[in-house]
Amino acid sequence: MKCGRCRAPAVIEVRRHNAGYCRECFVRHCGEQVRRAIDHFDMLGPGERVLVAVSGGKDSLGLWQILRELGYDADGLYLGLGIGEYSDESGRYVRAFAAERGWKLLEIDLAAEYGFDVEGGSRSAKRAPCSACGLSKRHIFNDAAIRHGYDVLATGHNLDDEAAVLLGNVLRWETEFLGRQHPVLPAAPGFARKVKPLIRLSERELAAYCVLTNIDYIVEECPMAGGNRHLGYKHTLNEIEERSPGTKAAFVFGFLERAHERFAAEVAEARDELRPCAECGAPTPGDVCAFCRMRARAVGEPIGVRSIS
Ligand code: Q46
Ligand code: ZN
Repeated sequence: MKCGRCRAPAVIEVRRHNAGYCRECFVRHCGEQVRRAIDHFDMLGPGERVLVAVSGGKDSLGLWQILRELGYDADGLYLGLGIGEYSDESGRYVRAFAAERGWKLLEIDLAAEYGFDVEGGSRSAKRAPCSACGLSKRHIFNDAAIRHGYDVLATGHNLDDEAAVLLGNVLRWETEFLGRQHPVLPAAPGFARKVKPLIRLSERELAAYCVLTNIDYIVEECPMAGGNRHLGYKHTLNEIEERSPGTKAAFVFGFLERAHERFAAEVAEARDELRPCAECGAPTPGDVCAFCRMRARAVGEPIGVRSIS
């Protein structure tokens, strides 16, 4: 097979685009897909400071590199989740990646900073580990972006992630989540802008991008991932994609173009009703936000005690 752009021998085929690419053209293709997503959804403005949440995996490290190559002022943020050897290892990959390139990396350790890890949070809040982990990430990433003065927080969610989450939300008709499922969540009081610039690239393309540009990333899955139902949805979507290339992209982009708007009003209404958490000040529908409630339970503190003392 030949590269569809320059006729050199192809190193990868992307069936969704019905195209083969040589190394150089594929790397350029990845940059172009990110550029198109940024422009189409108006994700980033010139000169804005971007904070990239990096986990040590292919998506987030690939994203950081692509954004820097596109000329963005992007720093990394690594959150140590305290998931045993997996977290130690992923932290090593992130630090080595940043140090080799001389890029700025912020680090936060969940246990050192907040007194609990994912397992402790999961147990005390009676949430599945991925739910406790997701809640912690959302809270801490948002807080870090605001506290350190970044204009926007970028995460490495790719096309496969978005398609799997969309399928889960549609299967259960989670209308509020559907209203929030968008590659750009605008800034609002207490919320940093959040963007997903990898939405036009698949997991396989990100893995190939990292291999072809010599990015060393953690290949092992998180040991808690087994309980994540999105893995099952990814598997199902891969089977459909195999028979009918382009279905995942049509599913996600068709939703964004033709259906998302119908669910957005519900989210705007919910946002209007938020008020500052009594403990940390983050916007919440109750008195104390879900993260602070989980933290208090995990460390054995009565809920709301920080605001009183
Ligand atoms: S890190 Fe956290 Fe993932 Fe591990 S505990 Fe689940 S959500 S699987 S991206
Ligand atoms: Zn709070």
